[in-house]
Amino acid sequence: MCGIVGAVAERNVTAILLEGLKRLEYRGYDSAGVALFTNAGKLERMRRPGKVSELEQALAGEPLVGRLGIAHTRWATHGAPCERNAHPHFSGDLAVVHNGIIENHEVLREQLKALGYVFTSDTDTEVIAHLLNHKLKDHNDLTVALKATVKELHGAYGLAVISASQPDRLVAARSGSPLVIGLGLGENFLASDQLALRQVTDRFMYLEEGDIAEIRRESVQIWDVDGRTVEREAVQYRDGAEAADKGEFRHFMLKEIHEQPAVVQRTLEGRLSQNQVLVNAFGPQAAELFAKVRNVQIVACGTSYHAGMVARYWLEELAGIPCQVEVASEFRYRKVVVQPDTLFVTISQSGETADTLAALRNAKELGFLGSLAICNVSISSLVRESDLTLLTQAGREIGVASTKAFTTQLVGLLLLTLSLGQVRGTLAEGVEATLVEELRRLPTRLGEALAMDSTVEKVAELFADKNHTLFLGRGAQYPVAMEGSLKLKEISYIHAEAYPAGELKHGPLALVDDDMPVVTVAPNNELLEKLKSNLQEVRARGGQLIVFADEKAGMTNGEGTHVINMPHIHDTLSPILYTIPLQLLSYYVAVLKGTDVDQPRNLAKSVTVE
Ligand code: HGA
Repeated sequence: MCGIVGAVAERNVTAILLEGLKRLEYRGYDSAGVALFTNAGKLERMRRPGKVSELEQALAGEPLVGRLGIAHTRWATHGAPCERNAHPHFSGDLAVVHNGIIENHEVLREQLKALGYVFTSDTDTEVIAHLLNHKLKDHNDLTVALKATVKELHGAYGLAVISASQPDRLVAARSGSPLVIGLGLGENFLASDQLALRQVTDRFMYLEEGDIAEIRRESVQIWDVDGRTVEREAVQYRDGAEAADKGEFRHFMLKEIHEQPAVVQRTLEGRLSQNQVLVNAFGPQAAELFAKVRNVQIVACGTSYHAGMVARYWLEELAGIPCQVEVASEFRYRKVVVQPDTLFVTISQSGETADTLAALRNAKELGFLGSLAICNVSISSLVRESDLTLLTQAGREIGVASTKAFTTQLVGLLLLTLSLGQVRGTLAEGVEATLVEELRRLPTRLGEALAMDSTVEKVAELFADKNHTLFLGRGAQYPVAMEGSLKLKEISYIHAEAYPAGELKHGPLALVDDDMPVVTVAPNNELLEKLKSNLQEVRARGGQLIVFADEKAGMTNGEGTHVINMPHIHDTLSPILYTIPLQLLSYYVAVLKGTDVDQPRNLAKSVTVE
């Protein structure tokens, strides 16, 4: 979510901070700010509501020049997105930027007010600045004062602090929100994501939970959660493929939709033999652990949760393994009864999703058999803290609305289903070989679905003046309908709801009229006839139908019914294929409505707060 950048150097760091913010802007973008220990020998800041470009413009008019600085792009949790709530927050001669939520901010605020501190924002973050200022009076040393401060904070934080009284350093703390140090020559940097610093270095040191860091031009010193001095490994980063560049596409989202054949191919690479899934793709101990699995519990949020819901159909149908799926924010606060021999599976694009990470940490106390993460970021907390991992190879996803992360997660989950079934001997004869073959063909099928781009663009016109939509699906297509409706909501702001098609007459049918288009995914399976009856129910009420149907399903255009033929595909893989036209539909509706496709209002990428 919020982005943090910091720098301590011998050159002016303003441009480095701004460039870092731009690279992080996809994570949070309601305001931005920068604070520098300027060459005038004092702490100065510039903050602006809106995007980083607003801040950049302001700085062009009134430049700040300094060799020590911190910067922030915000996704508000406490206090409206306006200038006075934008970070950095000041107290005396120190400045703080924060990613996360301080849960005991109200108590601390009262205590600090009683001590005479005056609050100028509505944020939870400002208590950190004043508390640190207060501690500095006792300790005199910024790093020591920060150590004392974090002891009193409850909640989650990634913090970067500078002070005019100690302008030789940048100090940082991590608990629940990621931070990485970028190592330079005679200069060092800090950020909430290495992407922000790829312009200045390719050597990184990842802070771990509870770490405090003191970063100077020539040195970095780190203390762990118990206050012991620790070394964190410096890692050379080589992947140049993550350039944040739209190429020929108008938006990152469209580019990422079109990358799906390639990233699905990459996710499959090295994970299939001639006719089997290679179980050790999940790690060397996977086979041993999988042999003991009798149940699966999947926990995730948002789009990843929908991927988990598809996997439930696969795990039960193909591998005969009972599976439960739950959103992480519910799971983590619920009293959970764990069935014996249950594998705990998390799904997250970033691997830093706060609720999912917290659920994993809780799960470790609850007696699960083991944990497995399906994740897109190899250096993420989720990957580090799980027993087994399957890395999706989606590459960096910049569009806030997830697309290629979802389809690669589905591929990962199908590999998991087949691996569990293989090890436990529960797959029906020939199923694995057939599906391995189908998986190999999947990138080509996805390419065919993408070739329907202009057809879907035309269909999108039906939605331009609508305010509500229903999405219907049956079986494993029900979560696909949910994902389709989430995409439409996220980027076009049209109210959309998804229902299992059989539920229509139990309520939502009351809403259907000619102002409420109904989108349906209809592969050619045993539920098709039932689905066709549901569609008749909609037509009988004057509802407009948009049906994505298998070319072999025999569905035809009619009055109020728009059928878009999909390439034929094996039923098991159809959730992956049918996702594509729904992504394209949301994209083109959003373009027609003129919304900010890659950075939709109120949302942010990588949800690192609860
Ligand atoms: N709670 C702080 C920071 C929010 C954040 O980390 N968002 O991702 C605020 O509201 O300013």
